[in-house]
Amino acid sequence: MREYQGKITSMNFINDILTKTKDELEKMIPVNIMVIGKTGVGKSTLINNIFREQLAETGIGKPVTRHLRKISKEGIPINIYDTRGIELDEKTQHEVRDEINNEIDRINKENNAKEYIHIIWYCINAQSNRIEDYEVNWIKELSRKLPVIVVLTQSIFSQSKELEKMIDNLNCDISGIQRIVAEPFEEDNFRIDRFGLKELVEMTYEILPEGVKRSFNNAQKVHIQRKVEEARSWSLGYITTSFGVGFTPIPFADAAILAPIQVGMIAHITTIFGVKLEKALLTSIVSSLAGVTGATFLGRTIVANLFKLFPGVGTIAGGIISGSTASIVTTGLAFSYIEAMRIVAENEYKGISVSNEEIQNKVKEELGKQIKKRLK
Ligand SMILES: Nc1nc2c(ncn2[C@@H]2O[C@H](COP(=O)(O)OP(=O)(O)OP(=O)(O)O)[C@@H](O)[C@H]2O)c(=O)[nH]1
Ligand SMILES: [Mg+2]
Repeated sequence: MREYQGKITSMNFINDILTKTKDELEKMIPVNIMVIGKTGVGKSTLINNIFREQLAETGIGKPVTRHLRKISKEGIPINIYDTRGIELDEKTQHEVRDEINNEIDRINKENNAKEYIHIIWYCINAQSNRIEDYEVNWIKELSRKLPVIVVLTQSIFSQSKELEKMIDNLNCDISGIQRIVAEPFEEDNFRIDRFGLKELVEMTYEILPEGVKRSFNNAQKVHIQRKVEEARSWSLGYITTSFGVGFTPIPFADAAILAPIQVGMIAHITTIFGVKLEKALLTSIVSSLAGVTGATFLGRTIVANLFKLFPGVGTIAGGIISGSTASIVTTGLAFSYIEAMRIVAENEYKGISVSNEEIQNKVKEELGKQIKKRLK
């Protein structure tokens, strides 16, 4: 177990977090989503507005079959299968349908966890006001293979609600239906803001298998609260497993024992958020959590500081802290780090830059709040 003692070890701690985050990201099973819909319905617009880094625009698209390509991007654990050509003449429609159906069967029979298609977003332009029979039949067919969410794109007018009801009444056995506007519409005095994206993310998240929920969370950029909640609930489980419940004493004399646990924790939380974490930013977040820049991190120093700041934490008599104290401290750290990630994500996705100092102050304030709350 690596120790974090001495003046400069917080730097090792930072490097370890970065390495661990990278390793975890590489090990994550990607979530694979198929987006089906006629040309111009807004598939690319939807993908760009839901996922980080303008995925449809900047990702690499590799042809899988004539009417299917797979979009991926290094560092984002997702693959999008994008379809084309389903709007052509009836003969081609049949061809495309067969080709895509066969491809889904082929991929999902291979039993390769990295390729497996998890869900289909079937996009229909809500302005078209109707849905053709061949689409209804295809949706029914697809729903027998995989979970399907029907996405009503460009739902600018209120008729889209009627279309939604109509589709709902078709009994296609779909997993959900969602009206959206992926990008604001603007014309003269008329403006409609984005809507429905968060709901689509929530609906999808619920349906996805456990093994890829984190990947989906990492890739999406519209529902930050979803990331926060996953990170919180994962942390609580992790901390309980790491420290046990109750009063397992932890030898404080070697409080560095806490650190490897926390490296793993911070790395995991980072992979839920999916942000470009610069070393300088991570350093300032972590050092504000430690309270003392460049000192022993999360071992003796932080615990000792906490004892000073929050006398209720307990005592360090005999060089022992209890498992419950360790969990209080670690939970405080986790929740404060999660708040930092929330701010980083919010700003990154909006393209706003925020100073490290600003984040640092926020983290300090949060840590105080978190620890006080848990001592009550
Ligand atoms: N303002 C606004 N425009 C949209 C929206 N969805 C689609 N559009 C517009 O509709 C056009 C087609 O959208 P795309 O996202 O390229 O459609 P697509 O389904 O990817 O089309 P193909 O790649 O040809 O199959 C573009 O000009 C978009 O700007 C939306 O939610 N808001
Ligand atoms: Mg497109």
